[in-house]
Amino acid sequence: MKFSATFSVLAAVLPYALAQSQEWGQCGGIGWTGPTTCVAGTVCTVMNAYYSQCLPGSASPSPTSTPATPPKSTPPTSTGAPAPSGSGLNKLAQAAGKKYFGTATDNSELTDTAYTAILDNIVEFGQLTAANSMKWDATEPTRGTFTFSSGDQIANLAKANGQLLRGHNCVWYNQLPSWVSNGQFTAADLTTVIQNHCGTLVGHYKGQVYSWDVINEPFNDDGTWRTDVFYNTLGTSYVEIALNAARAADPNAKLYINDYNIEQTGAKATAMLNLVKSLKSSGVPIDGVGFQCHFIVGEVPTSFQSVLEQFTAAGVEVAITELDIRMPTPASQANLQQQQKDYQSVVQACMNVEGCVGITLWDFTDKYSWVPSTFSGQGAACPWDQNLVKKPAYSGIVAAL
Ligand code: 9MR
Repeated sequence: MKFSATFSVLAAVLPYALAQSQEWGQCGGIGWTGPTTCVAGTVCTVMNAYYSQCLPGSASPSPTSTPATPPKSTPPTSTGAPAPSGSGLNKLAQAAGKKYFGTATDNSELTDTAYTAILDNIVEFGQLTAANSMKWDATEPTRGTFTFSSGDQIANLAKANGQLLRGHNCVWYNQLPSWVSNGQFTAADLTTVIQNHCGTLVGHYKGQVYSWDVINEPFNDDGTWRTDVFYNTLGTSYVEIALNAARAADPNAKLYINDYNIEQTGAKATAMLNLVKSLKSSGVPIDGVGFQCHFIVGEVPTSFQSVLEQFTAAGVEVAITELDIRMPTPASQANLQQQQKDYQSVVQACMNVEGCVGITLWDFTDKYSWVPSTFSGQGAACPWDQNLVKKPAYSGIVAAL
């Protein structure tokens, strides 16, 4: 009697018990509905209230290790003192309840071993974004022919390092192959093109991506729609065509729209908020909005936190997806000090908003920043300098985390 009762309880839980998270996979946390046990050789370890992770190690705790206990974090001091050795941006962000602190990277940078020593350090970075190699020109240079080798290199690196991956991006007016931008498509044909591109791209990385920038930069700065091949051919419907294709291809990936100059109240932020509300009310899948945060030193918008709150109130999560803060070069000491304050206030805005899930730098070092080649006479935008040395900006981030 006792045996059979035990057996039937066991039988009832067995299907769930058998589903185990892989090494580095999530195994618990507030809101988590997936497996809560880990494959052999790994231990489900509480990183914070929102995130437990299968870390390599033995299931029987050694006298000095206490799996399933949150790592002790040293609270940052109010003076913004540098992090204690052994801590880093991702560790601090996760200890404070965020999913990740991450960075963009690019394939050509991965042969720089001094750079990758920092990039690969999960204490510093818990998430990667491919700066270029998952874009349309890289992944479908001719119609129907997909090339994923460069994107895979970043995805595989994130996996090897135990880092989350953000997918960037499916549909954007820029970095399109000419067969798309000059396509002369009918609406039906372009619909098929978008469905095939987003479906194949997102499907290729199914199960590996935390969130996808499905739509990138759909608006002009005055809040009107950007007139590109997608809008000109399909009107606003291209947004839902892409989102639906992405959802079908990877139902577990969070689907985002990502843009810049939506960080302050104004026409562009309002246009984005209205788009999110309209997609949600029509049942189109939309999970998040990415705030790129390409800022200028001394000009971080004061309304940033309240804008983030407006979006979370509309029922989406938010993330800082491409953070950098540029200044005239060569950098002055005064600007480097101001940049420290600016990084702190941007990160603090995300910390203050529960639905802000994470922060991504648009590369972490001035050595590989996109800024100098785009804005003549400007640069020094990242928290690490040209020589991979931390700048005051790093301490600003630590102070907020
Ligand atoms: O960092 C990217 C850079 O290497 C490319 O030359 C550039 C081309 O448009 O795109 C950069 O990344 C952009 C991102 O994809 C979207 N938001 C703006 C970023 C900086 O331009």
